[in-house]
Amino acid sequence: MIKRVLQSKISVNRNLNCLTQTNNKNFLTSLFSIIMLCGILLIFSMVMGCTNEKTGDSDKDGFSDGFEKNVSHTDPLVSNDRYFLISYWREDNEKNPFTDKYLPPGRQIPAIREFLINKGEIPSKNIMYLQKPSFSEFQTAIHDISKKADGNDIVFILLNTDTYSTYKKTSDFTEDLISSELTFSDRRVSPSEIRNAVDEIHAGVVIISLDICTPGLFFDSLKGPGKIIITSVDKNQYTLNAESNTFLFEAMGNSPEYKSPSYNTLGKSPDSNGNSYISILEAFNIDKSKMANIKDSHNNYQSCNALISDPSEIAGKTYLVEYKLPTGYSV
Ligand SMILES: [Ca+2]
Ligand SMILES: [Ca+2]
Ligand SMILES: [Ca+2]
Repeated sequence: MIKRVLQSKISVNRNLNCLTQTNNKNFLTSLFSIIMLCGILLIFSMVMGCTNEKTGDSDKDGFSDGFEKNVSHTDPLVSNDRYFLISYWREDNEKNPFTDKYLPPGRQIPAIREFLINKGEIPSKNIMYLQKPSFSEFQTAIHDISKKADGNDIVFILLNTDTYSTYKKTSDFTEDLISSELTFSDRRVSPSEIRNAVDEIHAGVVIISLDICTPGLFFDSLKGPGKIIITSVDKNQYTLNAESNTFLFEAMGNSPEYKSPSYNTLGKSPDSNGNSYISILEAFNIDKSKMANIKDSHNNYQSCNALISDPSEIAGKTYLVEYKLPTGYSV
């Protein structure tokens, strides 16, 4: 009887052991499955994460997710579109009759557009391109941009044209600029008219690059919060050769096709913070250094003094293109 009880206990114990072993085996199998699943999920998320850092563009604005997170510090889930208005007053492919080389801006401004499309991957529909426009054509282009651009977007206006300025002589050596007008094909336009046109745009950042002579009155009229105004020369200086814009985009990675003798080489990288991408401020600093080696044709041939107005201090964190500079690139 005792033996039977013992046998029965042993049998129960064996059954219990068996159950325990079965439970352990099930537990281990489940644990193994969970670990495997976690591993697969981890590898999958790492691969997806890496892909997003390099090539993903969740909001389809042309800036990759990685660039938005690490460089421009914009929202990778909110579209930051870029719109360009390039308005200039020269013929394409204008050449110097003596050297048979392209004259700035005859070739340089078209080359800027090609850079934006080919290397900056800006959709061509976002680039308004006006050659010798009437003021109403200029206003229409501004109006088109204002309908599309919202507070997250960036607008860049390149304005290259002739200026009519009037001075009042204050002494034998000084004269004050009292009025300026810009040339359009139908008429001349005052600083306040340009200001009213541009004020229609309500983008997050509006950059206006004035490639005009004696930009002083336009510079003062246009500047304001959320705006970056760049001039190629000081307020009362003369130049009209698109050098300033050539230098800005050369800093961003667009090597000019033709360099006039005045196009000096600094032999330095434009990337002062070492992140391989060029902000508006970094581009302007190169522009300013290069313009300083060009002589103004007025005011006793002083060095050109490029100006920037950036009251909201946004130029250092504003990028027009996500174009990684080639290693060793210098200007
Ligand atoms: Ca994006
Ligand atoms: Ca974005
Ligand atoms: Ca940089």
